[in-house]
Amino acid sequence: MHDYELIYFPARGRAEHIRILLALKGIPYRETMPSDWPSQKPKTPFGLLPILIERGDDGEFSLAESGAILRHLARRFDMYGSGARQHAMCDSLADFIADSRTKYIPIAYAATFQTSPEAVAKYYEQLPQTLATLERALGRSQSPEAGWFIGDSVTFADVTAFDYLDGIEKLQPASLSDFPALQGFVNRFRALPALASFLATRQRP
Ligand SMILES: N[C@@H](CCC(=O)N[C@@H](CS)C(=O)NCC(=O)O)C(=O)O
Repeated sequence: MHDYELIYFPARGRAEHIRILLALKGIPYRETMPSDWPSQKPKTPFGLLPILIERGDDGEFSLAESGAILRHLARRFDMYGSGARQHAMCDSLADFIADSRTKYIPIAYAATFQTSPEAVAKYYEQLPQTLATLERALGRSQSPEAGWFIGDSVTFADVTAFDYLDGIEKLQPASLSDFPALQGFVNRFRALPALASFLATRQRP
């Protein structure tokens, strides 16, 4: 058994998929925010957050990069699919979502990033293409009847895809209306009993 601490800013940002995975598996963790980021930044592995600290009988381990954190927890808590090919499919989807999230972050936090209205407009123009790609990806699931992207159970790739799509819907509530499979996926994910309290109480922007 390990204790977990997640260090991030007071936003969903690049930490929310980690929070969702932990909530889904019922893993308790402590959330901390940097008290003086400029002085803490140079002491972190890559000068960026989130960071996950894992403590246990095997010592303390500090891990940066949200994708690596998600994968580490997926290995720990059996959310990487089954067999080498499903592991690879999880990685493939998660990498696509990571690229999509990199485009989404400056739009979701436009004031912080001082994103131009032109860049915002261009993002929304291209968004349906990304959503259509994801709709097709969901159609390639090895267990379509289950309704998850990879196989018959929820993987970390579903977690990161849900977080991304949930964020898109928060920005533009009707964005999934032309994508029934994605809408079904998001609704199914939101209805997971293990997530009820997390989703009902979160307040971060
Ligand atoms: N690829 C990294 C990117 C991390 C990242 O860009 N973190 C931002 C917040 S979302 C950060 O730490 N910004 C503070 C800074 O640049 O000083 C990840 O996914 O963890």
